[in-house]
Amino acid sequence: MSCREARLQRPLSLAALAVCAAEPAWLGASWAGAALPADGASGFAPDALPLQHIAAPLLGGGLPAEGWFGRAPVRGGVAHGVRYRCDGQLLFGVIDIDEAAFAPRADAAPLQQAGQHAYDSLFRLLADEGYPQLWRVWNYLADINADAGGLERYRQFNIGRHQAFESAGRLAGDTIPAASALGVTGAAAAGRLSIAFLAARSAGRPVENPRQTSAWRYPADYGPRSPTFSRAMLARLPGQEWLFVSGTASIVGHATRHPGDPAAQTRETVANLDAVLAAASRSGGGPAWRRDELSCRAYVRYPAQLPAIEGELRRALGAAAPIVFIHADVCRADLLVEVEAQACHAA
Ligand code: 3EB
Repeated sequence: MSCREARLQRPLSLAALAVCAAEPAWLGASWAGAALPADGASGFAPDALPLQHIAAPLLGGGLPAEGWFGRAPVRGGVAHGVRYRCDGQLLFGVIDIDEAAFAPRADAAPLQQAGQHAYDSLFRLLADEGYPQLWRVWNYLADINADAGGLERYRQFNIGRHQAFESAGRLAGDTIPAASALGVTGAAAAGRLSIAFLAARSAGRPVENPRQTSAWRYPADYGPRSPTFSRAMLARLPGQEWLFVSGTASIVGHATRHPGDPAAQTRETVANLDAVLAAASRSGGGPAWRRDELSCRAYVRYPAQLPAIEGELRRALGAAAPIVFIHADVCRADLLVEVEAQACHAA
């Protein structure tokens, strides 16, 4: 596939990404693994462009990047601390926030403030630029399962994110985006909250999973404020229908299943993916969404469990399925694997 044929494209090699980044229709990109070479050989100017570096190692082979393409000419810049590009239909943006910029408060840890600030900023950008519909968000934060001042950091992040959605009047279930939230470790990730997002002028259609409690209705056992994401988002562009499947894990109802068993957690995750595909198929009205058309990122907590997880996932999705495996912490301490996916139909 050349850069021009697909609007949203994964996976890509870093070399292909460097070529694509010269395309006039290029909107932005993300990649996992090592930082880009500092010598500029890649051709990027990361400080000014919407590029998200997922500071987490790749496991196994796989192409580390994904790129997003619009319709030339695109325009963009930096506003409210968000790097972005847009093409009249779609806007891709990245915001990286240093938690150290926020002083601890009795009522709000730095990460909570950083999360709220990040979402306030991106909502302001979407209002200014006229792309009010948030389709998909990728959140990465350091030490997601660490306890800080009596509350798990993921839960601190959830409070800040929830407050920003609430202030923006965005808690209605029919507008909550698909999302994933992962923990990354290592020096490049320390104290850094990194959020990439895709927004549009036209509304997407959120999809829930009948096997799972909607995350925004999780009981308070999982934190003072519930996580703000839908299980998937269906979205249309001219000639295309997109399905963005949020991070999906071994949760039934709101409870973790199969603690300690990576193969069984992966099978349960696949059952959840199937349920989301079926729900999206009922909602979309076009041809059914199938497992074998998914392009996935799989997040693996313990690298030693990669063979068990990859084996189950490839049995379900196909030996040659495009899956990128990334070493990252899933947002509940007892979850060993999480899979996010996307697919596109001609429409
Ligand atoms: C879950 O189903 C697993 O906080 O944005 C998956 C996808 C999960 C997104 C988020 C969390 C998030 O609750 C965790």
